[in-house]
Amino acid sequence: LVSTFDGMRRVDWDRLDDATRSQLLRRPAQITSASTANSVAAILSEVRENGDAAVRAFGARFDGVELDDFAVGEDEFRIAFDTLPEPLKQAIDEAAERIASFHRAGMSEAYTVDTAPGVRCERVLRPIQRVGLYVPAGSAPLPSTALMLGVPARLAGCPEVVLCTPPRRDGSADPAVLYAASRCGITRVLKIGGAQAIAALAYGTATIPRCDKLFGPGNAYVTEAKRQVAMDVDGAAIDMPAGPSEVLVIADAGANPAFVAADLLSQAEHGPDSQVILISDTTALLDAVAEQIEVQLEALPRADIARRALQSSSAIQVASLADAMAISNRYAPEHLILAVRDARALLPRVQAAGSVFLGDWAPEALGDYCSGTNHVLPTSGAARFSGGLNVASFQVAITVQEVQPRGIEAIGPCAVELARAEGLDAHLQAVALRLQQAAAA
Ligand code: HSO
Ligand code: ZN
Repeated sequence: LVSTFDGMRRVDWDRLDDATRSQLLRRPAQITSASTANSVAAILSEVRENGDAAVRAFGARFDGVELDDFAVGEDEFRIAFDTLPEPLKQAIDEAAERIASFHRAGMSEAYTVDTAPGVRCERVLRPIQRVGLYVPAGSAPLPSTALMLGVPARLAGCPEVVLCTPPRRDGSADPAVLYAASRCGITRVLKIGGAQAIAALAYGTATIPRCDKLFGPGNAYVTEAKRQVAMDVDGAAIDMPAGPSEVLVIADAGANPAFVAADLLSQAEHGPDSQVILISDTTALLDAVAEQIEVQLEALPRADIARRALQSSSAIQVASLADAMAISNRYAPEHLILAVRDARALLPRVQAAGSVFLGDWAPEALGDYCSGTNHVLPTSGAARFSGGLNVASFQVAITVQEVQPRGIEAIGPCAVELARAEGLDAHLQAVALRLQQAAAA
């Protein structure tokens, strides 16, 4: 029934009962232990009470550096610009441009509809005034994440953007993150990491402005801190609950096993809790990918992390690509790669996925960096009801109505009837009084 290669489970879907199928598609248990939740709660309340001093003390404790000033100054920006290799700067510029061009095209627009003569309804858009971006640095600094957050924030026109990222041991910020941030017009970068960064952004301190909404991925502490501030009326909104990263690959007989293995490993190397799922209608392809994974793991610096991720990952044999699509929709992956001969033909059947990669030449890594789509995407099955980060995530839509006397004559009786049915007489009066006056005029 179940065999394994290098930890990755190998199963035949048609031989599984439904309970086993559900078990197979379950995300690796994401237990936020009571102790994580408690220590995060303690950090939040400590920062609320003692502001910058608390942030500084937590920085000393968790990041090993005590900073007088969290803010990255002009000198540090300049050093970053001067020392960052030219090809990397160019890659960041190039990626930023493509991300901007894709996101710009998808922006919401203001609109106006006359819903009756003399009744005009509108939607106007406003940027969220203060947004806080978190760019993790944990096992690897992620300048690409600075772009994925900073580019849409800029397109939305957010007037105040604060970016927090953990300091390095020497007290400086990662230069590539700084370059990416400034490429998005962000000048306020604070060297704060972990739950204390989320606390500072959500509640504000003497030197850190309190933000309306917080964005970006992070480790278990950051994620738990975001969850807690989002539930607090005095806290801040958050972009989305972020779980571990995941990819589902559907591959047919013609897929390139080396490509497929590389895609699975590129997700697996993110963290031991990453999940990768491979589905195919072809046994030989599953065998070949298994072999390729072994070969490629040999050369990967992060092989240990990837191997651990593979332990909660599966390779599933199915009878048809239609079955593969059904499994994918049930799982609702963050990333879906369709490594099949006619990938475009399967797209109409995709009901739930954060971002889709069609064919053999669209590795997830391109979407992670520079095709133009966002890499902050719904995880843990949230793709069933939510999409990824976009410009609208940084905006509020405000509706407006403007009514002329002939407008209330046209639609007032409708409101009166409904107010009477609901027994809300003040509502009724608010309309009826105007109807009388409009008729008298
Ligand atoms: N695959 C990650 C994003 C990322 N990959 C950043 C590389 N850098 C989550 O979607
Ligand atoms: Zn990635």
